[in-house]
Amino acid sequence: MKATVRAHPNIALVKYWGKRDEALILPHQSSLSLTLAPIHVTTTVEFGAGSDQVELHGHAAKGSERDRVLRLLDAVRVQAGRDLGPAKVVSRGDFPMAAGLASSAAGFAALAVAGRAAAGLPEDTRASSILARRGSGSACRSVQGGFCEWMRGERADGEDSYAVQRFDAGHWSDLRMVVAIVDRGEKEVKSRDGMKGTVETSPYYPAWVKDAEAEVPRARELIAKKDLEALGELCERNAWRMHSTSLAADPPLCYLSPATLGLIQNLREQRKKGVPVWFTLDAGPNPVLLTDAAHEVAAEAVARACGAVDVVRCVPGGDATLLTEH
Ligand code: 2P0
Repeated sequence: MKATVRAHPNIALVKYWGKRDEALILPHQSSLSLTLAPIHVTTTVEFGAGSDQVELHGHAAKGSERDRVLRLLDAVRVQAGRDLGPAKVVSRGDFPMAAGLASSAAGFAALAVAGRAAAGLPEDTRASSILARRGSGSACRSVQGGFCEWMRGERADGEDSYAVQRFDAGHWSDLRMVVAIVDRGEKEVKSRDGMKGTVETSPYYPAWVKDAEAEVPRARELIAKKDLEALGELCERNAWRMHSTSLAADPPLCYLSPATLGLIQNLREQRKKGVPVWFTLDAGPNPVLLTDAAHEVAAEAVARACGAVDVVRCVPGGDATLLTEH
């Protein structure tokens, strides 16, 4: 009735931006990500507690945050087909939450896998990915390690919208991601609201959907070949296009800060000097630099020289892992 799971966050190389179904969290387009280690979230789920309790990163969760966790566990109860009693959830991440690396992706992936294990359900990556998706879209890509593709699916019930691993973490073990924290502030517009505004008001949104869907198989091929330069270029253009469609929303959404621009513009100079480094950027100001093991120290130095107040160096990470089951 109790299970503890550790899961890693992921960073999308081809981004998810926009839902076709907000309740089930179904995306308009497919996306592709890399799971990141060593940073992780550890989550314990225990059914049969005295009352529902949700503790996230040392604080009692409230409001919609708490509701999202409890709703996911309700879905576990439906899958188990029995009354499991109230649930106690304790979740904690080991990385700076201000990094803008969605701790929610790792958290909901760990919650889905731990929830199923605590309910006595068998290990099933597809079922866990679908459950995680219902907590937070990008979480479906953190159930497994390496390079995962979230297939948008066609069905209205979302049963074909989940992530599959295309390559494991060992496929490209000298790939590196360097998170450059240029701004620790809370973002003004949460991803969930930002993507809704973009879907509803950006005239560029249909072009984004078409383009992102076409980039996924291209990214897959470049990962198969371990072509860092071409993958770096693809990542940058996909990030620019996600931000372009958001900038075209009404009201406009600008996640970039002056420091973000300063750093990402500088990368072109670095490449001219022979340093293979590219960026991707989520719904926040902190770029994530893509490079290889031989250049991660140089990438960190560039980030700091361009104003990063902190840096988190990451390597390809593995699957969500069950640590204990009671
Ligand atoms: C991604 N992001 O693909 C994109 C790129 C941010 C920018 O997924 O509403 O927390 O819970 O499904 O997954 C962040 O949004 O949003 C995200 P919900 P989520 O990683």
